[in-house]
Amino acid sequence: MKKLLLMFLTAIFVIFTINAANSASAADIPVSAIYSGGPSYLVSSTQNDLKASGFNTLIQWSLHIDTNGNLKMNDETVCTGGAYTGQSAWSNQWLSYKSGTTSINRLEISVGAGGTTDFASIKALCSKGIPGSDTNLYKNMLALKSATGADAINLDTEDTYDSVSTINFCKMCLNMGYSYITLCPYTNTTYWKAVKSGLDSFKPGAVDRIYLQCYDGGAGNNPGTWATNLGMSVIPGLWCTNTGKPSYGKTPAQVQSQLASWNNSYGIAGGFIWLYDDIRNNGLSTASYASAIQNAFGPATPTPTPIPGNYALNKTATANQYVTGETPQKAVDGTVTGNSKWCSTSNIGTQWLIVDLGSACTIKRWIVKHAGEGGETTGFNTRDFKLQKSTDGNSWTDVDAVTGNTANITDRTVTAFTARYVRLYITNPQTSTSNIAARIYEFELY
Ligand SMILES: [Ca+2]
Repeated sequence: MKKLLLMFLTAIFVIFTINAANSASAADIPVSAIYSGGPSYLVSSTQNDLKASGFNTLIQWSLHIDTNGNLKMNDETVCTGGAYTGQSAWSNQWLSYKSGTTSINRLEISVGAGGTTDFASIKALCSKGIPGSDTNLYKNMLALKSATGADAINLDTEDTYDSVSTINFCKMCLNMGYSYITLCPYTNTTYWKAVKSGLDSFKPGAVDRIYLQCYDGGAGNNPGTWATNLGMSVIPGLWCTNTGKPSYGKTPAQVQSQLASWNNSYGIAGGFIWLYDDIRNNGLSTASYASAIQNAFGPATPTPTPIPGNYALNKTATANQYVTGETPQKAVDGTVTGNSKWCSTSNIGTQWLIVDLGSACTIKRWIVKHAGEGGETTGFNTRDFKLQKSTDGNSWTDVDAVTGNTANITDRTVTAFTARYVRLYITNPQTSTSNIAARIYEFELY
C-alpha cells in the first residue's frame, strides 16, 4: 500500500514537473538536432543521408570570423568583401535542404569553437555598438544568409566570454533577417545569462533554443540546473560513438536512455548529437541516432489532422477588457503564432470572452489554446474557467468547467448543445503564483 501511494505521488510529481518545465512530449515533436563539420560542407553525398535521417535540425559547425569581418567555414573562406565565395555546391545544398522529401526543417550556422579567436574578433568588431550595414562583417553575414538560407545563428562561445559584443553581434544578425539566435553553452552561466537577457529584451523569443553540451568539458552539466538559470528548457547534447574521446561516446540506446531520464526529471525540449563527422567516419547510422532522440520522448504520434468546421473561426468576438493590440478577435483568427492572442488588462478577478456565432450552432467539442501553445511560459496557462452558452448574449448557462489546468491545450467533449452565443468565462487566469492576465491564443468550437 505504501509502495502504491509512493508510486502515485511520484507519478503526480513527474507530471507536475514536466508541465512546469515546458518539456517536449511526443505530440510536440521534440527538437532533434545534429552538429556537422566538414561532411555537410564539403561532401555532397551527405545531403540525402541527412534529409532522410529523421533529424529536424542541422547545425553547420563551425563558422570562423577574422578581425576584418571575413568568414570561413572551417578552413575555407566563404564570405569576403560582402560576397559569398565558398563552394557553390554547399550553397545549393543548403538552399534545398528543407525542400522535397526531408526531415530537416531548420538550418543553423554555428560560430566559434574551443581554441579559436572568433569571439575575440567579435569583441574587436562589435564592442562599441551594433555594426552597421556598411561594415564588412554585416555585408559578409548577409551574404552568408543569402547563400545558405540559414534560419539561426548558433553561438559556440568557448573563449572571450564578452557578453556586450556578443549581444551586439546577435542584434546585427537579427536585424538583417536571421530569425533566431541559439546558445550552445558548456560552462560560464553568467555570460550566457547576460547574452540571453540582452537579447530577450531586444527581441522577445529570438533566443528560442539552448543546446547544452553534456559531454567532454560539459559532461557534468545538469539540464535542470541550466534550465532554471537561463529561464527555459534546454536541449541537452550527447556525443555519439567516436574515436577522439571514446569515453564520452554514446550508442543510440544510451542516448535514448539518458534523454528519457532527463526528460522525466527536468523536462527537456529535445536532444542533439555531437557530431555527424564521427557518424560518417565510424560507419554509424544517422537515422538510429535521430530515432533515439525521438524515442526518448515516446513513440512518434502523427500530426493531428485539423478538424473542419470550427464554428468560432473569424466570428465576432468580444471581451470584458483587452490590452491594446491583443484584441478578442485574435482568439478566433485561427492562428497561435505571432502573438495572436486575446490578453486581458487585469490579472485578477473574472475575465470573459464571448463569440457570436451568427446563428445557432450545435456544439459538442471545445478547445482552448493557452499561453504555452503560443510560445509563452506554461506558467501563464489559464487555470480555472467555464464554457457557457446563451441564446440572447445576456443570460448565460454553464456547459462545462475546468479547474486547476496547467496544460497548453484544453480539448473537451460535451453533450451536444445548441447556442448562438458562447462564452469562455475565466474565474482564475493564473497557473503560476505570480499575477498573470488571461492569455487566450485560440478558442475553438466544433
Ligand atoms: Ca489567435
